[in-house]
Amino acid sequence: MNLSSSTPEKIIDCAGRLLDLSYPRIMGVLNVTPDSFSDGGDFIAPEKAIARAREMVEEGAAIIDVGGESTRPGAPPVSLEDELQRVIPVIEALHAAVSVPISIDTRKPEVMQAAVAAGAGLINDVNALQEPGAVEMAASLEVPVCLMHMQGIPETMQDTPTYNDVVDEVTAFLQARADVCMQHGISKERILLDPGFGFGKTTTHNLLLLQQLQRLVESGFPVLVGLSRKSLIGKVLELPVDKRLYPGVALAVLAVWKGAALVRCHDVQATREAIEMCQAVRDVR
Ligand code: 8Y7
Repeated sequence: MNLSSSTPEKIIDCAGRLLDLSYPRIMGVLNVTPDSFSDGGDFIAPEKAIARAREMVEEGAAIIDVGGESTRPGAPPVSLEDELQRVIPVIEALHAAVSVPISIDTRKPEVMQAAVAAGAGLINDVNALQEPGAVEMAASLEVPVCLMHMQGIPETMQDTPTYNDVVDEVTAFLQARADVCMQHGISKERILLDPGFGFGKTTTHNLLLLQQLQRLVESGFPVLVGLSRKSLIGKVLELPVDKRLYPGVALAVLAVWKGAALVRCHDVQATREAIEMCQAVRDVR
C-alpha cells in the first residue's frame, strides 16, 4: 500500500531502469568480496550472489548495490584487476536476472565504466567522485551518482575523527561536491547525497548526523543513508554484528522520519516494512 505522499513525484532514470523516490525505498547490499560469496577459494560464485539479489528484490529492494571493495575500517585496498573480476560477472548476470536498477559501489573510474557497460545504472561512490577522472567518467556515463562523505581513508579513518561541527562540515562538503558534479554536466536530478555513517566518525558524530539529518535533506537532493549493522549500534548497545537487526530497523525509521529517500541495508524485508509504515504516518493528511 502506498498512501498518498506529500512529496512530488521523483523518478530517477538509472540507465533505462526507473527508481521511484516519491516514497522511501530500499537499496539492498550485495557485497561480492571473497569472504561473502566465495566457494572456499578466493573467487566469487556469481550464482550465489544472484540468488541473494533475487531474494532481496522479492523482499522489496528497489535497487541492488554491488560492491567488490571492502571499505570497512582498516580494510586494505583492492587492486583494479581484482575489483573488476569480482563485480563485472555479477553485474552482467544480475542485469539479466532482475529488473530493478543495479548500482555499483566503487571509487575507481575504470570500474564505473566497466560496470555501466555491464548493466549498472547508478554509481555509489563512498569517495564522492574525488578520484582523478571520476567526475568526468560519471558525467560521460550519464547515470545518477550517490556522493558520500568520508573523512580520511578506510585504512585509518576511525583513528581520530575530528570536526568542529560535524553536521555543518558534512553538509558543506556534499554541497561542494554536488556543485563540482553540476559544473561537469551532471544534472541536479541525477545527484544523491549521503552523510556516510561510520566513515571517519565517532559514535557522537554519527548520532548528531542522524539527529540533524533534515539539514542535509534541506539541500533538496535525495538523501541516501547506510546504517545497517554498523558499529555505532555496536557502540551504543554493545551488540555483535549479527544482533543488530532491531536497532538497525529503528535507525532506518528515524532516517526516513527525517526525510531520507533511500535506505541502504542488508535486512530488506524488515527494513522495508518499517519504513513504509513510518512513511504512512509521516505523510498522512
Ligand atoms: C555505505 C556505503 C558502505 C553507506 C553508501 C557497510 C558502500 C560499509 N556503507 N555506500 N557503502 N552509504 N552510499 O557497513 O553508508 O555497509 S560499506
